[in-house]
Amino acid sequence: MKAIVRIVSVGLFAIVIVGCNPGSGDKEKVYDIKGKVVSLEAEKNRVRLDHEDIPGFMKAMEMDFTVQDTKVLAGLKAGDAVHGKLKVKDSNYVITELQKH
Ligand SMILES: [Cu+2]
Repeated sequence: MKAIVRIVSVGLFAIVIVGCNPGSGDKEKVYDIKGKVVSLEAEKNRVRLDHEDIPGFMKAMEMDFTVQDTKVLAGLKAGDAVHGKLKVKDSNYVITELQKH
């Protein structure tokens, strides 16, 4: 029984290490993003942007994004023209910065 507990806890430990290490075999990319806030849900860390072309990545469109934390949306409201950073890893898109301009 003790051995099983140990195996499980070592396994979890390994998962935590991999999950917290952005440097390991990542294909993470950061793009500049520009557009307009369509709507936002700060409590859910979500924002809908009408964004311009992101060269080499995505055409202009309206879409929902997750933001890294609530602070990213501080002081923003629907209709604001914004620019910021979009971090992409695999199919995970996260807005890490967003500012009015
Ligand atoms: Cu898009």
